[in-house]
Amino acid sequence: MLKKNVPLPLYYQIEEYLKQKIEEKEFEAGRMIPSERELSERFEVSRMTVRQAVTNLVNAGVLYREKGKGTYVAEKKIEQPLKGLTSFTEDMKKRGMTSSSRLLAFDVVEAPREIREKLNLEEGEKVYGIQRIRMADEKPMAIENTFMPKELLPDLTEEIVQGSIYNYVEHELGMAISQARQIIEARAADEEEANYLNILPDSPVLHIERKSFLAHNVPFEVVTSTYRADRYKFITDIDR
Ligand code: 16G
Repeated sequence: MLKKNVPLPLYYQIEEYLKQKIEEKEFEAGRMIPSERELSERFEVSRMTVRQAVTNLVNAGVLYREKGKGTYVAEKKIEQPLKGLTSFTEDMKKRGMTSSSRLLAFDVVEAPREIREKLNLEEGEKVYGIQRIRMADEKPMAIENTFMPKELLPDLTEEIVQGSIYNYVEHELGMAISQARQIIEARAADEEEANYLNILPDSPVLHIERKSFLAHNVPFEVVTSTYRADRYKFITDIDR
């Protein structure tokens, strides 16, 4: 029952009710929630009030609507700390999820000018151009385009990049990864990205560019990634 004599708006109380059901796993990801009519009857409020609550949760990414069908519980977003230079494989392992990659491209090419400048390479030097779809528990989370200097990692193979690149660099090659610079921007997914990520075209995605360094400021990768914004949020602690 909703409390009518408290300063909490009714729509807010319905939001809390739905969030609690989701938290308690009574409403699991992928499940349809009761219709607006059912909720308005259950709580004895107008459908407008219910719609407000549901819309707020849709906007917050907790629920999603499917046209002509109903409203469903969204998968919980992955909370990615913006601290610590970690790999996708490590991040998933820490969460108890399986990580895998679908390799879309593995090429050796002359570095395009922009990449050459970022990796401090001379004209004509070769780079690997690697494109992977990164999956968590078999579901696509991000598309990654990685450029790495061929000379630094002459023996890289398709098999290696289907696993963890960071693991290979650190544990097979014994090179320390020291730091990175990362830029995050919001975008709308184009058709190709949407297709790979299993989302609708124009859905929001987070575009991340990371340039990472080995010891002595030697850049070893430039990675542009497209993350599903419905599955990821980035968290940072800030001091003052
Ligand atoms: C992360 C990094 C990426 C790195 C990859 C290595 C971001 C935005 N990107 O996905 O730069 O190349 O991890 O992962 O965090 P791996 O060791 O599993 O191949």
